[in-house]
Parts: sequence; C-alpha cells; structure tokens
Amino acid sequence: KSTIDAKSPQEEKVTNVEGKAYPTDHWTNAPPNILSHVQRRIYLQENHPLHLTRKLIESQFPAPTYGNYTESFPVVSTEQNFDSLGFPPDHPGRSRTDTYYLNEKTVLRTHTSAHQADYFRRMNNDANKEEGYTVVADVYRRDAIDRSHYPVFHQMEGARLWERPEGMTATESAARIWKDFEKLPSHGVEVEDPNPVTHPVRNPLQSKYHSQEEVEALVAHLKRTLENVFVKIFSEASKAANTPQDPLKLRWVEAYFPFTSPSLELEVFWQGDWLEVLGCGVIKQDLLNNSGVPGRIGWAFGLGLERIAMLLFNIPDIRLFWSTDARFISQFSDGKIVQFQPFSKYPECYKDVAFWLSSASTSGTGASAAGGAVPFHDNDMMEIVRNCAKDIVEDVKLVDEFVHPKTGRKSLCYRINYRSLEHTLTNKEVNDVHEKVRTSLKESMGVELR
Ligand code: FA5
Ligand code: MG
Repeated sequence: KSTIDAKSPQEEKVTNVEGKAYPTDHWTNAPPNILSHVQRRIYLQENHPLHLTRKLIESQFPAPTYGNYTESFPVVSTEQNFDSLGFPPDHPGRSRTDTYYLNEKTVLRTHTSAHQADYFRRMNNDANKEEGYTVVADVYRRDAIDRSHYPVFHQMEGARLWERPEGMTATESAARIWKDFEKLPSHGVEVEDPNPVTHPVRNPLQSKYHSQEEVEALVAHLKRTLENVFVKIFSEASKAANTPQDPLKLRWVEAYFPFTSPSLELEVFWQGDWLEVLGCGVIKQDLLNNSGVPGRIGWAFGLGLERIAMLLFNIPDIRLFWSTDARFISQFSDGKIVQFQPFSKYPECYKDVAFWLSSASTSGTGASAAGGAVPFHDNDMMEIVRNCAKDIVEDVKLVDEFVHPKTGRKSLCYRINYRSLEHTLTNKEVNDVHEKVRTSLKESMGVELR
C-alpha cells in the first residue's frame, strides 16, 4: 500500500511475464517499463560488450571443475531470493522500496544468489562431477539513478565446494584446499588486505561447522581466484588501450551478507577512485546443509558485470549497454576487447523540482515493507523519474532538504539531469517530460509542488 503506484500496475489482475501470469496484490510494484527489459537478454547477444565480458570471466572458471550457466527467466519466489539465504524478515532488501514485486510471494530477482540453493541441490548428484559453477543473469533493483546504477543490471555468481567426508579431520580438509590453492597462478599485483580472515563479532567463524584453518584456506583460495579474474581483465583492457594504463590496484574490505561468514568485498582502483566490484564469502553451512550437500564446504561470490565491462571497454554510462544505436553496437562487432569511442556527447539539461512532503510522510531511508505510514523514499522519486523519462536521465540528486521552522513541514529539492545518449534533446521534449514528473509526484506521492 505504498503511495507510489496507487493507480498503476495493480489495477490489472495479473502481470504477464513472457506468457506466465502472476496474480497481482497489494505488493505488486513492477512496472511495464522495467518488465520490458526481460526479453532483451543482452548478455546472450553475440559481440555485445556484456557477452564478451561474461565470456572473458568464464574463461577463468573452466571445465571440468566449473560449469558455466545462465538463468534467463528472472522471476523467482521470495523463498529463493530471501528465505533460502537466511534474510531476516525485517531485512531492508525485502522492502517494496528496494525490490520489484510481482506479488507478495514473487519478485524479479535482486541478485543471482537467488539460485544458490538450486545449484547446490543440483550438485548433489553423482552424475554431476562439477565442483563449482558460474551463473549469469539479469537482476532488478529499485535503486539510485546515475552513470553506474541502472534498475536492471547483470550479475555473475560463482561458487566452489569441497567434499569433507565424515571422519576427515579439519587439518586434512584444510590441506586439500591449500593444495588447490597452490595450483592457482600467483600474480604480482598490489593488493590491500588489512583485515584478519575472521572477526569475532562482525564476521565470525562458523565454529559449529568449520575450523579456523579450513576457513583460512577457503578464504585464501577465494581471494586468489578472484584477484586473478581482475589481473586477466586488466591485462586485456591494457592491451586494448593505446595509452599506458595505471597499474592495477585491488583492495579487500569487510562486508556483511546473510548467507556468508566471513564476508568480503573487492574494490578496484579506477579513474581515481575505489570501485566496488563484487561481494563474496564462506557459504553459511546451514544453507549447504539445507540444500542437500551437508558433506561439503565452500565459498561463493557475486559480481556486477556492467561495472567490470565499464572498466574493460571504457564505457562511461551504464545506460549504453541497452543502446540499440549502431554507433554503439557496431564498435564491438569483431568480438574483440576494444576501447569504446564516444560518438559525441549530447548536451545536458538539468531541471530542479522542489516540493513539500505531505504531513503524513517523512523522508527517511528505513522504509517499511507494507502497511503503516509510508515514508517518502529516495527510490520512490527515482521510480517516478524512470517511469516518466525512461532513459533520458543521466542522474538524479537530492540537492536541498529543508524543514520549515514554524510548521515543521519538510521540503525536498531534487535536481534531474536530462541527457540523451543518442540525440540532442529539444526544450519541448525536456519540458514535457519534466512536467510529467511534477504531475506524477503530485498525484502519486501527494506532495505539494513549490
Ligand atoms: C550481492 O548481490 C550478493 N548477492 C553478492 C554475493 C554473492 C555475496 C555470493 C556473497 C556470496 P551486492 O548487492 O553488493 O551483493 O551486489 C554485488 C555487485 O553487484 C556489486 O559489488 C556491484 O558490482 C553490482 N551492483 C550492485 N548494485 C548495482 C546496480 N544498481 N547497478 C550496477 N551494478 C550493481
Ligand atoms: Mg555491495
């Protein structure tokens, strides 16, 4: 019962996704312009930069150890996306401000981890000799709008398991993993890695199931494997660039995920800044135990494919991946890693919209899932802009926030930066779209425009 789509999708009784019908309810918030991306499958499109990036990373996870998969249908149950992974009931990721729901029990997956339990179950099969897998898929999130965030993006998930038969000691188990670690190529790249492998509170050893030495071995194998992915990516990117590139720098930082402990994120130094490229960790043993493989331990990771493709091909705006403009697509038609040549940057045009929040709503981040007073959430603003403006917005920023000293009412001002990647916007075009945003804010959020 969010205010945002009071009159959009759920007036329909069902939402159709490629011939499958999902009955709508008060959770439904997946709009047509988001659903229209399902059929694009750009990661399967020959010579698309995402496809090339996927293939390059998959080459680092070869058979027979790993199988490389894709999952082309993005609708999953809340059980798959959240419950199977141990997301607590009040986790913000479950909120309607963050996730696209088809109905209460069905979502557009927000991450490829939604398939972990299914893939582990599949590995519990003697005919399947694979010890690990990668899986690439489109994922969907209500999120910020800027040059590195888009509501539809792609992840590659990967995992590697080791059998630990009953009777095997922790020392033997760790030694087997170290032996596989020794087989991984070493590299001379600078890696910042200041933290111990486990932290007693934030990233505890799963001491009921694992020994410290096993986890040390698992994390070493995980880190080396993923560092090598970036060593490969950077060597390909440098070959493609005609100018000398800064040397690759990597950094491991502590993280939290409900389904791994310890958890880590990897950042890459790129264009003067640290860019988060993936999350990973030691798989929670309960998840493996519940997925038919209680005799195995292992690690998993999930990386953002666009983030990596952007640095590989030097692509400056995440919207470009969806472009069907020949000036974009034709640059990659040889299937080679090349540096993207911008085909002229069209002028930007920014417009501000300022409004008073209705007295019932407060601006905040901790939005509740359903029911109760609905706070005004940043992501609701983003969704309205996406609905009205489609892909002609480069970014949206909150530029002013103000509480009236007498009435206590709150006013927000957002700056919308309009820029098309494919043509020069006319004044009329921008004005019409901006007017639509204003009207939609008033009608669906009940704000008072200033
Ligand atoms: C996850 O989604 C976890 N499922 C990753 C994981 C898998 C952890 C397995 C442990 C084990 P996160 O929300 O941080 O984590 O997203 C993973 C990566 O996706 C990020 O590092 C980033 O590269 C990319 N990403 C996240 N949000 C966006 C977005 N809106 N647009 C583009 N890329 C994004
Ligand atoms: Mg993250």
